[in-house]
Amino acid sequence: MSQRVVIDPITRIEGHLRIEVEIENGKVKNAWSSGTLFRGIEMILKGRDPRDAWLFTQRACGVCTYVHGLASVRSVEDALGVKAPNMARLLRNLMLGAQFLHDHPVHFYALHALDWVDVVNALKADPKRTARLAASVSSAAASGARDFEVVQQKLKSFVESGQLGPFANAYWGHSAYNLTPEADLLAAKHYLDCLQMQVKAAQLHAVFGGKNPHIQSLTVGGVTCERDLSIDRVAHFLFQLKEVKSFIDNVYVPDLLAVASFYKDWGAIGGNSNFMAYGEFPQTDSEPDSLFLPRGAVFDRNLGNVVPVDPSKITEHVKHSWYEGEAALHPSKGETKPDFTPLNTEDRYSWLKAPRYDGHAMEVGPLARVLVAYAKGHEPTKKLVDQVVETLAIPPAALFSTLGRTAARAINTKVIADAMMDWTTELIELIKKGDTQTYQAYEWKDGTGMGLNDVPRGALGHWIQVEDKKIGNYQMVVPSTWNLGPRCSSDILGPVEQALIGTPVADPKKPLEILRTVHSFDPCIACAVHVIDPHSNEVYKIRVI
Ligand code: NFE
Ligand code: MG
Repeated sequence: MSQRVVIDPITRIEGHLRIEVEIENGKVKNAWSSGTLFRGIEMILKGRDPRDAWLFTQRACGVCTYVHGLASVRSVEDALGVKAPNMARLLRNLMLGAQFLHDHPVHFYALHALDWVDVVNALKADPKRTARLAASVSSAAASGARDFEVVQQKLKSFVESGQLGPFANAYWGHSAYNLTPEADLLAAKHYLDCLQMQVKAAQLHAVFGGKNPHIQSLTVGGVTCERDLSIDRVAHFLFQLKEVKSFIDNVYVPDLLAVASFYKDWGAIGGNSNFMAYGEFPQTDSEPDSLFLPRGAVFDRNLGNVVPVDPSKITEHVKHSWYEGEAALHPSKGETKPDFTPLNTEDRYSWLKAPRYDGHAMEVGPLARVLVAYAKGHEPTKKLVDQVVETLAIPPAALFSTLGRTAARAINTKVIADAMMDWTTELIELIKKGDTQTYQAYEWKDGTGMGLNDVPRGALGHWIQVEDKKIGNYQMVVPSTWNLGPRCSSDILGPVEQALIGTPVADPKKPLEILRTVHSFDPCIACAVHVIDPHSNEVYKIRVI
């Protein structure tokens, strides 16, 4: 006998996601991922000025506030054959880096931590012992017993008031929580500290971005923040970067290791086999060769063979999505023709399309980036991966998992933060040399362009057709579409659907384990569908079949 469990909506994500699983003998046997929101950004772009596209696409999401802007200007530049100058490339890299430094720690603490940390259990902790634990986890970030007492008191007043606020509606006391009360209290304190860090990271983004969210300083051909190349602005950037980096080095990475050490069994749960990274952070205008994080695809977990990515092999399938027809189209020829029918897991069940690479479902995101970089011998990544594997005493194969995905996100964040220090030095050198050209003029021509990025949640591509100085067609294939999309024309499961299979579920009424794997992808459905049926969302339902 099996049971169907529906979680709708999934909370602590951006956008509207519904997950349905079939559980048999305490394990997930089948899974369906549904994006239940449609917005249609691609449709409203048609006929507009390509130079404005980035301002519209950036509004696809309020989480990754910059990345659709960058992918858009890159696609238009590709269509027009214009290359942004060196200084613009560097400033774009620093702004994108700031996006990672914001999103990844915020995901770990605000969106994912409560899947692993039992906040109510933290009330049983001894603050003195917690202080000792804190010192052993990270001497640089150790807090005193009094600090933990204050946090514990705050949590107590939440719990006693019966209004848990941000900690409401979780599965406190679930048997799958493994941390000691002291480790729970330590993590709960850092959950609160991360709220402060988040402000600093947003400010970091705004130094050259003008504001956050949704920066203002991109333009087709370069950037417009030329006036910010002053000593005081660069010093402000460097100061904010060091503050955020210190949180990553002294709090985020040590906490990741500390929490992961209680959950090594999750090194065998929630994995996928195929991965793709577009790569990111061009160091010259030659792509993909100069990308700091390399581009590549890995199939069947074979790290001995990283395959070059050929974008012509990308298609989006709609057989199980609420769009007209069943054609699987390349994004340069892509269509967005919504056609809603009642949700049916045997037929159509999502607003997300199903992107495929050469017919394969590909996981994208931090784990894909780290695996591709590791396999290609990217030294900073390799060093950290080896350290993490050794510290946790897990086999390298444990990376292909929910634990691996969450660890890869922290590894990736540190690698990028360290590199940003170097890029800031490079920025100062360029200013000293007077190499401060931020914009390249261009001529109009018709054509097709592609902008590929690797952004916090993974591989992001925009495809544009420029016709008579207007947008003829525009398609966005987004990381969360790759990861959370439904089955394709060949009924191959999407990455999150596949990853959920085999997940143990101790209590179907409290499907904490499902949340762990779903959250580990950091889903963003606003990005992924770029269209809501306010009536269909049910909070959660169980059916015995
Ligand atoms: Ni809305 Fe996004 C990122 C993009 S999504 S968060 O990173 O692109 O998957
Ligand atoms: Mg799209």
